[in-house]
Amino acid sequence: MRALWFKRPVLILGAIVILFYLGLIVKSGHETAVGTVTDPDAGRIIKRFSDLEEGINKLYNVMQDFGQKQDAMQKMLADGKTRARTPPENKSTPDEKHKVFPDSALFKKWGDNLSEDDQKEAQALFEKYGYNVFLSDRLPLDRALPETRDSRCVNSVNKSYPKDLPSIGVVLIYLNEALSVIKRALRSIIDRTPKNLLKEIIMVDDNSSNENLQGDLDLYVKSLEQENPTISFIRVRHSEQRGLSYARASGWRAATADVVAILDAHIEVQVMWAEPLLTQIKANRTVVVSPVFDRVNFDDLEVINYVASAQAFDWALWCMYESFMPEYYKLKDDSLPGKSPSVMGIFAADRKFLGEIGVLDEGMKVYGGENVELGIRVWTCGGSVEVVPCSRIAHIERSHKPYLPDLSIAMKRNALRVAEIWMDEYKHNVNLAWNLPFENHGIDIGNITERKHLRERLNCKPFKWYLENVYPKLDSWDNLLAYGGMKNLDANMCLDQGPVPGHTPIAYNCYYYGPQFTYYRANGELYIGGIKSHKYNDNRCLTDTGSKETEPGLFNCKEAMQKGMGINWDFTQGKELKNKQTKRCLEITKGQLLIQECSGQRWEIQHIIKASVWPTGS
Ligand SMILES: *[C@@H]1O[C@H](CO)[C@@H](O)[C@H](O)[C@H]1NC(C)=O
Ligand SMILES: *[C@@H]1O[C@H](CO)[C@@H](O)[C@H](O)[C@H]1NC(C)=O
Ligand SMILES: *[C@@H]1O[C@H](CO)[C@@H](O)[C@H](O)[C@H]1NC(C)=O
Ligand SMILES: *[C@@H]1O[C@H](CO)[C@@H](O)[C@H](O)[C@H]1NC(C)=O
Ligand SMILES: *[C@@H]1O[C@H](CO)[C@@H](O)[C@H](O)[C@H]1NC(C)=O
Ligand SMILES: *[C@@H]1O[C@H](CO)[C@@H](O)[C@H](O)[C@H]1NC(C)=O
Ligand SMILES: [Mn+2]
Repeated sequence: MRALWFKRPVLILGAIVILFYLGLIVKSGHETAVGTVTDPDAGRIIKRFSDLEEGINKLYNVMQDFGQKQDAMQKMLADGKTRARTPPENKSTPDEKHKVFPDSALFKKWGDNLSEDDQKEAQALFEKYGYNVFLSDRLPLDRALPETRDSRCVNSVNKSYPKDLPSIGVVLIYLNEALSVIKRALRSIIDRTPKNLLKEIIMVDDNSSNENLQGDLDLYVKSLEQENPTISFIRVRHSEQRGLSYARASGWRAATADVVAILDAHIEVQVMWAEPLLTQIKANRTVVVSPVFDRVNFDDLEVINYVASAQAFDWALWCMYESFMPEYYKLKDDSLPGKSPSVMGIFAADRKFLGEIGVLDEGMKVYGGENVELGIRVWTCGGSVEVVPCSRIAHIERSHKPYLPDLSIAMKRNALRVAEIWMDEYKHNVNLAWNLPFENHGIDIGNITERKHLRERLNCKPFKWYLENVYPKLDSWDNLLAYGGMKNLDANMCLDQGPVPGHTPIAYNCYYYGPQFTYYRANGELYIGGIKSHKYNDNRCLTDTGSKETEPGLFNCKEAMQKGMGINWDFTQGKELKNKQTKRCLEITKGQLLIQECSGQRWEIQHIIKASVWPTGS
């Protein structure tokens, strides 16, 4: 049993997985959006997410009213988790032995009939790009996409769009994207955007090294220019890699149309993608809109319908999907735009309005945080963000990102930058989410003078307003007293969440990673193994389960409370940890974590949040 625990820190560190180039991230580790369990490997998380989407779709179609939809969303998250943990089926077809890469994600369900040479070629391309370039190269550039829109979007009786819509400029950002994928994006935009609306296509190359993104792409763009004399094709090339924010902003600078749509290059737009977005912006120039991204599988490139959801984030500023606010579902019309706390990297906005509010924070590095920054800025500085279900863009979800081994470094730095500029007294929550010290995180976030001035000049509302009015689902964590590893000073061991799934915390040698992170709240709750960013996710509370039991428990707080278990603890730094209800203490005897009569064992928690609000003890 013990040997198992030894490897955990490494697994947790390895468990951060990115699903979208620009946005959707499912993070695992001490805080996860979809459950309480830590996932040790990337593949399972990706599988979990695809299960999860299928789950959403199935449930969504049968559910009618809002309440059920909310429950369904929760259930589907839980189900996705459970199913993701079941090992893949043992397919022992005769073809199996011809698989050159039996462990490659590319060949899990695709490529059974390929020759060995083709498999090798496909695998090499897959490793380089993170999606199936071999197949992309063989599919028509103008392939048809399945209809994924609500029938009310399609039927002009139910919805019609004004004739005099603003013009649109499309910005495509790319870095070492496959040529056929970019071509298909261009083809779809040209074929599926009304000619009278599409003013320009701006292609921003963030210093790709692929040779065919120069000569071959140039030739293709030339042919498009000849075919489409009314559209301007603008090329922007960076002589060094500048990261997402800068790349998007340089696309914006090159634009002249009324509205800019900033897209990834691994997309195909659906018919009538632009009209619903432009209609919203025409009605109110301060709204920033996002289409719904249908998923294109990285292996077979099939398009999977995505349910429209809000684009949200946690306190580490990883992006995630979430249900809309309850009012949305009361309207019972899935074709209506829904308010969203943030965007996920693909959005459209009035070009001038975006400029007035500061486009994007170009002090961001590489990747991460920029979407959340935009969301908070738009909302607090006078605009709003909406997801528009009638606008659909099919987007390839890569299996892996080819160009950067660990995005979490840039992500953390950018998140702290957003916190410092925008989050006022809540900025410390970002430190907490990244398990950094409460006050001085010691990470260089760059020069924020200009962005601070922007916030003042625009007279933006406080972050507290945003939390209360736009994103009340985010738990403000305002009654936390202490966090970090919790060490028993007498036994010299730490509190650890123990086997997962499971309900028994253990004593273990201190290593201070996810499974040993604890959070102590002013109401006496003590969480082990993580804290949830969202109010709809329950934390796991240390519990005294009953008078005879000597093993402590670790249960969802609400469940434990309903069962009358003791989940509130008295604790003062360097003193005993005593259950308020049973007056028994958490102690360690012979390496065993036990609930017993208090003998005065002392505990110490890593970070204290505010000495001034620290209780005087019992
Ligand atoms: C699964 O496959 C492995 C090797 O391919 C084989 O040894 C094993 O017996 C199979 N298991 C089942 C349940 O078929
Ligand atoms: C492989 O199978 C797919 C469908 O399963 C088919 O479309 C394709 O033509 C086949 N390729 C070869 C080389 O047989
Ligand atoms: C669309 O409009 C038609 C005609 O008014 C109506 O019969 C139909 O129920 C509407 N469809 C939806 C999904 O509202
Ligand atoms: C990428 O950067 C290198 C050196 O910084 C430069 O020589 C090269 O021209 C750049 N490539 C593009 C496509 O701009
Ligand atoms: C546009 O949206 C903003 C932000 O939601 C709102 O304050 C404003 O009143 C709206 N303007 C119009 C003309 O509807
Ligand atoms: C930060 O930027 C501001 C204005 O952009 C500049 O005046 C200031 O000198 C910069 N600070 C540092 C430390 O570079
Ligand atoms: Mn992407």
